[in-house]
Amino acid sequence: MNQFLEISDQVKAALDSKQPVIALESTIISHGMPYPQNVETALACEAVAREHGAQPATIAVIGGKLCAGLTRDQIEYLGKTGAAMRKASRRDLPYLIATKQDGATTVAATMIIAHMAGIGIFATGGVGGVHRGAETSMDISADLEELATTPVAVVCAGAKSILDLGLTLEYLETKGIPVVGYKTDVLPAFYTNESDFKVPIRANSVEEIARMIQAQQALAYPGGMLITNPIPQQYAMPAQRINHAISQALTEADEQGVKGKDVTPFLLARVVDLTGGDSLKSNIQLVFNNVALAARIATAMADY
Ligand code: PSU
Ligand code: MN
Repeated sequence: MNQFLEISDQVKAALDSKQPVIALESTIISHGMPYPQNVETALACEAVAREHGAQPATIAVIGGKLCAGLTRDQIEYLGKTGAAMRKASRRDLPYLIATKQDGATTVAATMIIAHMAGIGIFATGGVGGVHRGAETSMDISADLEELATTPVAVVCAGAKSILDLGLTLEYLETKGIPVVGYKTDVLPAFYTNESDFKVPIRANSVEEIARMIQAQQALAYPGGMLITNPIPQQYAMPAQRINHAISQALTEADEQGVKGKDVTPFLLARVVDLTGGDSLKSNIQLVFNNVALAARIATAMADY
């Protein structure tokens, strides 16, 4: 086992006995949602995973250790510290290890640590992608490169239209990353299921996805999979309303010169404000929905 990895007893026991385990990220806790909803959601996600038969492994860097499986206190700490916590992507891991610091892991960093721990599936809300205006800003999330490199399947609610959905799909295609729609032909757009894009691969059952992941693992070439799961319609936001809020947030980010890793947290927080908190309610529900699907896939993978 890697010397910097620390797997909690519960997660270790589940892995050793080949029980289903799913990874959960922590940037969503520190930077993706306000306190205290972030802590409540993170704890509830762990409960949803268990209800659906999987052991949750929430992942973060604590004191320079790459932790798979956190205590309640650690989750509370990540949520309370919020944006003051370092947002840790692939490039930050060596620094945090060397200086024994803490970090909330993005999708990219969570995939790395999950893979080290032997966890093949991971649930989140949204992944990073190609940002709007990337043709001049070059802002492309390290999450996409990680999906091209590390064999972990990521369940998300598609891509938010704070991103350029078309360019994100093109990038995923170039990198050979399977993008799967669970019971949908249309790429879900996070808060809404209306989008102008198609998913390249449709899966009609959890078993089908489990078999695809196992086939990919057996092929043993680098790279993961992106599974897109539509938000339950009763929690979706009207496309026009959310797109209006997103446009406004993008304009503000541009005016204020927000750059680099601050872009995504800034946009998410502004969208919550501009929708009077409604986008947060949708966000929380879609995360639960993704955790449940990931847990069911993990269970189906353990079955054969
Ligand atoms: N999208 C969300 N909520 C989030 C994130 C994305 O709806 O919390 C986080 C994830 O951790 C993702 C990261 O990996 O933002 C991407 O950041 P960037 O765009 O800077 O790569
Ligand atoms: Mn970026």
